[in-house]
Amino acid sequence: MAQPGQKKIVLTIAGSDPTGGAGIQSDLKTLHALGLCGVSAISAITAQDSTGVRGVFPVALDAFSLQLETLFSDFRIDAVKTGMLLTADHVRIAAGLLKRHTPRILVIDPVIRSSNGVSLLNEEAISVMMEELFPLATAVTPNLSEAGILSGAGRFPDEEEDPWIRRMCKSIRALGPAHVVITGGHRAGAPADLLYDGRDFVSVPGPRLAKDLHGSGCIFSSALCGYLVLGLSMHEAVSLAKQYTSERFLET
Ligand code: PXL
Repeated sequence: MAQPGQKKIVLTIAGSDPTGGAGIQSDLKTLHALGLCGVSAISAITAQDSTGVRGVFPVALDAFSLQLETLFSDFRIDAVKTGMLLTADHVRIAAGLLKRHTPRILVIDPVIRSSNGVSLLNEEAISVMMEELFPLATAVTPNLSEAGILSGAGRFPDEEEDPWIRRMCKSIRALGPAHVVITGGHRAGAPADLLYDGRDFVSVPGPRLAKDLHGSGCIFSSALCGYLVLGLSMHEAVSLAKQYTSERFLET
């Protein structure tokens, strides 16, 4: 068993981004900044630079599975965050391990595409993620385009943005997660995040940043997971994670 440390341990299951802007590398930076111990299991390797993703390579299934088994058998994992999972088999392996080890907190960032349009989760994997992972989640954190895909909620002609986003929250929550947070960075109106717990909607305001900030979803979901494991309420954790994400971009 790993030595009993003071820090809570958060596992990120995601893809590698060599630029450090998104994926595993960025998740570990965020968790470290919050005073947490981040550990990681890599599902896929990307090749990318500041202009976008050039290639995506799945990690062999036995290698992926052994990373998870090994970490779970040695560390007391307090929370888990998932990001890019790429294939249905990777999703199934992650779901299998999470069903066995039942972390108290599970934040799912349903990463589907990179900012330059490269697929980071294939078609079959999207349905497997919805069926197998969403029911286990404390929170699912799609952006607006991911929410559109996951909810299948097309926008009615002339429908205002707010009712449409609320409808998407409801459809996604019906898949099983305790909370849904649709992040607001892609909204036409004020870029508020919308949090839904099955009863109430809470709008979480924040500053307007550039539209497609590479890695913002990874930073937000890791920070959310981190703040939850530090004991904050879901509303406080969403507010602080949004603030942390904005600060990371305002400082660079
Ligand atoms: O931001 C989505 C994302 C997540 N994970 C990895 C990525 C990207 C976007 O490029 O490369 C590894």
